[in-house]
Amino acid sequence: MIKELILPDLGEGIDGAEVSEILVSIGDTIKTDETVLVLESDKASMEIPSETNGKILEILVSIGETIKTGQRLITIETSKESPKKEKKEKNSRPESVKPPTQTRQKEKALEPSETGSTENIFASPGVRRLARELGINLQIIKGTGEKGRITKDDLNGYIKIQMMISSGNISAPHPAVDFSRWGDVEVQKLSKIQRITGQRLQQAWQTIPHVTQFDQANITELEQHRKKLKKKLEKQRTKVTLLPFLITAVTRMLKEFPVFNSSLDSTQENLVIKNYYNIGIAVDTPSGLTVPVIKEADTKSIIELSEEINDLSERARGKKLKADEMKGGTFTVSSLGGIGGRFFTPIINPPEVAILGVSRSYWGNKKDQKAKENTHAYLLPFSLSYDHRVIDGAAAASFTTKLSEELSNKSLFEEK
Ligand code: CAO
Repeated sequence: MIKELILPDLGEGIDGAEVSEILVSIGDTIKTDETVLVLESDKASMEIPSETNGKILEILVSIGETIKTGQRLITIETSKESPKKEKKEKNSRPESVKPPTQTRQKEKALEPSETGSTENIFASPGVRRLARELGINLQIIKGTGEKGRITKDDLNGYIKIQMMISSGNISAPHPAVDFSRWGDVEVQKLSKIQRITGQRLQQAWQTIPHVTQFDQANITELEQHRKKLKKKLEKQRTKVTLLPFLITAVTRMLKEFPVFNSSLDSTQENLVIKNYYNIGIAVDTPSGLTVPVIKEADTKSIIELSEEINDLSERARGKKLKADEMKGGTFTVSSLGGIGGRFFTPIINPPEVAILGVSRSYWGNKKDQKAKENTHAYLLPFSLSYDHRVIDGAAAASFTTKLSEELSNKSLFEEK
């Protein structure tokens, strides 16, 4: 039997409304009370339910069309098993329309240019309106309602996740991918250190506006000096690398450029300049990256720093560091010099505001600024990442220029 769905009296003095959504297609099988259309009037938005089980034969209206009370909307071939069908056939008009979801001013459908085309999206007018107000493209939300309809809960869930991602509290969800479809795979669990470090790095990367300044220093003389010292201390089993010299040079820079030794306070309105110089060193361990801190590094000699670096890095690798030994840093040095590479962009270690990344030295040509000629030199490439909310580019360039000069002058280290 064929039944027509006709627009009933909508009440509240409404005699017409605009079709904002058609939730069924020709050939669809529907059940009694299933919403087939959503209408919007000057005063309200409302869902029109089917009055019968059956199959959609014709859709007699289109999106955007203004329809009037009594107008034919849809024809349905009713199913015999429908219990309500017989009763309602006498009255071919729906008895009720779901109550208006909310009283509201009439609004146009979402503009595709603003938030993407919404033609094939099923969502109530209230959900559409909120999405439009917040500039959310409904196409990217997966609806959990009937036929993929985007419910209010779906939208709220999406908003909640976006807020958590932007505050750095969670990572953006990755879609589950079965990589074994394309070849053999092996799954390795991340260590606790890797997971914690990963969260911290992600938060730092997302919340701090990073800029990285690159430079290099002529360390030919410094390297000669280091080698001599290294040989001298071999018997004492103290390994002297470039790192203690870098730390010494850095503490001098921090005294000259105090803003690099600061932190923003919790209100983000004040800068706390620290008059102590605790240098964190990034240590690569089998279970992940750790950053023990050399306290009062400015007061320690090259030998003392060497011994402390050896001790801290050994204990870091053996997971023997105490929690307190990883706290209180004011600036971090991350040296990949023992491994290789020419420049990299280190991520700031909050609440610090800058970090120095050191790469492997190499023999190359460098213009001597005083002699104005190219010299063959042992060059140390380094990168300074800084928090641009606190440090200006000019200050960063001055810092790296001065650091380069400092490292080029071995006599500065001979004093210690
Ligand atoms: N240029 C050339 N050679 C360098 C160098 C540089 N910039 N830096 C170190 N070397 C040399 C050292 O002198 C040493 O050689 P010698 O034995 O002949 O003197 C060799 O490389 C190995 O040094 P090292 O790496 O053991 O020691 P270090 O003091 O330079 O570094 C430590 C110590 C703990 C920082 C380092 O072992 C480490 O873990 N680095 C990795 C840090 C890291 O992962 N950072 C990335 C963070 S961001 O993801």
